[in-house]
Amino acid sequence: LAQDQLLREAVEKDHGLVLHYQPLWNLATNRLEGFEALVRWQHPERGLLPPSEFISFAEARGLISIIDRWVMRAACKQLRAWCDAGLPSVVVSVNMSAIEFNQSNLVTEVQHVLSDTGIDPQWLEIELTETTLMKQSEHVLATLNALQKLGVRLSIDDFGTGYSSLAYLKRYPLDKIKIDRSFVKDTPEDADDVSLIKAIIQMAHSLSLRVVGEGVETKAQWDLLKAMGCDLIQGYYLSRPMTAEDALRWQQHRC
Ligand code: G
Ligand code: G
Ligand code: MN
Ligand code: NA
Repeated sequence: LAQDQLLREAVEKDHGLVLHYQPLWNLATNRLEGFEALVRWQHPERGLLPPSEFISFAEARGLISIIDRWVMRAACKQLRAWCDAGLPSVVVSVNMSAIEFNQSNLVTEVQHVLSDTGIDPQWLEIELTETTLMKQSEHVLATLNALQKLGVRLSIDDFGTGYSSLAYLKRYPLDKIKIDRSFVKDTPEDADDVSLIKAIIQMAHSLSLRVVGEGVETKAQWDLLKAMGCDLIQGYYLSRPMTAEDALRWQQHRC
């Protein structure tokens, strides 16, 4: 079977895509903030595939929109299941491709997912890239405003790797920026990266945006980001992405 047919069936038959969950730690409250949902494809022959093996393929074949929608719905169903199991509420964030962000019925779709699963919008976060936000169009602004009005949170993923414009940071209703892990990876040794991160945090705070340090792998990086006023931490030092079952156990033991 052709790969795009296999992938389409995995989504449409709700059989083959899985979400893994990576925790984000809130340094101010010293509590779990939530999880980023990361999609994998359980391929019938090739095993469990990471997003790098199929996301750009899906974008090219016109399948990314149904995948992003499946992910958003699955993440909200998971939130509902954790809530029903009596766990304290957490935020779950999903990654959204520019293609899906620009679908004309996106806001209605988000609304339907929230009402079907009974999730309070404040617990869903949508991660967008700088590329998605780069186009300073009225359409982008209107969509962001409509999503904010729904009550979902919005963040910029992989911050610093795209064409950042201070203009959009000021203009758009964003909750947080996620500093790309390429800036974190060589800290604390690389003084230039340390200066850059410090500047990003100051700029974000002056615009009332919270900051996530991504790709934190060591205690030294954790301590440095905390000392610099970073709000949230994500990375292997806290935990690798986990299955939903492992994420449940992790919440029960750590929180
Ligand atoms: O899980 P992993 O670390 O390999 O993720 C790699 C990249 O794949 C992430 O940077 C993320 O932006 C992207 N990605 C993961 N899940 C999704 C998804 O559900 N939709 C889209 N569009 N991208 C995703
Ligand atoms: O959406 P985004 O592009 O930020 O996707 C996060 C990706 O980064 C996932 O593929 C995840 O597995 C990966 N990741 C998360 N934490 C770490 C880390 O501490 N180190 C490295 N090298 N990768 C990480
Ligand atoms: Mn992300
Ligand atoms: Na990222």
